[in-house]
Amino acid sequence: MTLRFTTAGESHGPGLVAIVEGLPAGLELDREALDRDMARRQLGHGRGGRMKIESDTVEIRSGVRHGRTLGSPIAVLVANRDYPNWDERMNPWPVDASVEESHLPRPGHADLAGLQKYGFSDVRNVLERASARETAARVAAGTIAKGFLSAVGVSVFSHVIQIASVSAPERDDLSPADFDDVDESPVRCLDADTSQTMVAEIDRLRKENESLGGKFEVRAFGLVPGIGSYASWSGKLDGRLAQAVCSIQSVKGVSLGEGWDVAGKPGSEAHDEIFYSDDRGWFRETNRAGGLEGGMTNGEPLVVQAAIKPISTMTQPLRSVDTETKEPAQAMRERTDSTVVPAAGVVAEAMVALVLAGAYREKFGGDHIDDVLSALAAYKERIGWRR
Ligand code: EPS
Repeated sequence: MTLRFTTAGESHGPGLVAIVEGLPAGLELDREALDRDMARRQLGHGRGGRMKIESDTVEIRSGVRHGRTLGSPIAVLVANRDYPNWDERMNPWPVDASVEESHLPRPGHADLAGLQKYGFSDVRNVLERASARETAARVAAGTIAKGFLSAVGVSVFSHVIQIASVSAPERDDLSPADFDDVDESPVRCLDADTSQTMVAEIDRLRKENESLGGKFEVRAFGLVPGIGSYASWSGKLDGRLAQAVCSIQSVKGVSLGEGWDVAGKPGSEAHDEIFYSDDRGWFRETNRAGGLEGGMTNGEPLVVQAAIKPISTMTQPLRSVDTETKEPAQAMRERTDSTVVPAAGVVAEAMVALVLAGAYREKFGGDHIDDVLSALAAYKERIGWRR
């Protein structure tokens, strides 16, 4: 059994769509969780004017009946409330009005290579799909995946650990309860003092017409060992997580566990020694591997971090070239966010959830959620898993 999902939709088109295929029947979905996650993705100090227009909600179009999955593909629709303002420019059908083209690609965006790749003359044909607006559909799909994970005892959270040069104190002792109030912080950071400094830094750099990048972390709890595979490159969970998180717009680096830091450590400080006791079963006293060994979960919490570059739409545009005249020009100016690091964490929760849900589907199969739970219980029994 494989889990697949895809999204469709342009940033200022009529709406976004996601299709999730491969979940078992009988799974109860939480409507409020969908609305909550959609709203969480829109949070964060440093968002731009678009967020005042959009208030994302998910419409389920198939695959769910009376709150439970049917086992058929689940289609969801997220309308773009901004579309009426773009009706002429983004209409799927020819319009009478003459629509001005944009020829000023932004450094750092998909604009120029996208024009070259498809032979377009209008940058808008590229940027509409390359836009991070697409992540709204990923979050809708990811929240459905989280619903499945919750049924198998897995929870997924995120927090911001750095914005521009401001970093939060390192925490390696986090548990699910620590994330209860993370969305109360205007930057989704667990440390109150750092949150304030981050907000001040966003305000300072925004006044200087700068955009800001940063880092976020995703943690997943409740994973049983052996999810993923060591046997083939394509089944390795670490590689699949890295690809999923790196596919989020503007993400430039993904690390697992101690990631880059482990490169400089001796082996004795790099690994997590193995212990066993009658009451705890198998356990580790450290989690440097971030819950992953050999491309599989090892039963410890999953720790994924990612670095995101500053947004490439600048209020003080960088130098570029007019693609029609080939003359030097400033890149296009568009309404934009200053930073999306807090939102990117929520998107990464969705991507991690989709990968984990897919790997659980592969390992435990089952057409109905009860089949999945029976297979999971039998596996836990076989390996003597106590948690
Ligand atoms: C984006 C540019 C901005 C963001 C948008 C992503 O949109 P606009 O050009 O309409 O002001 O607000 O993000 C969203 C709309 C969203 O829902 O996250 C871009 O170019 O990537």
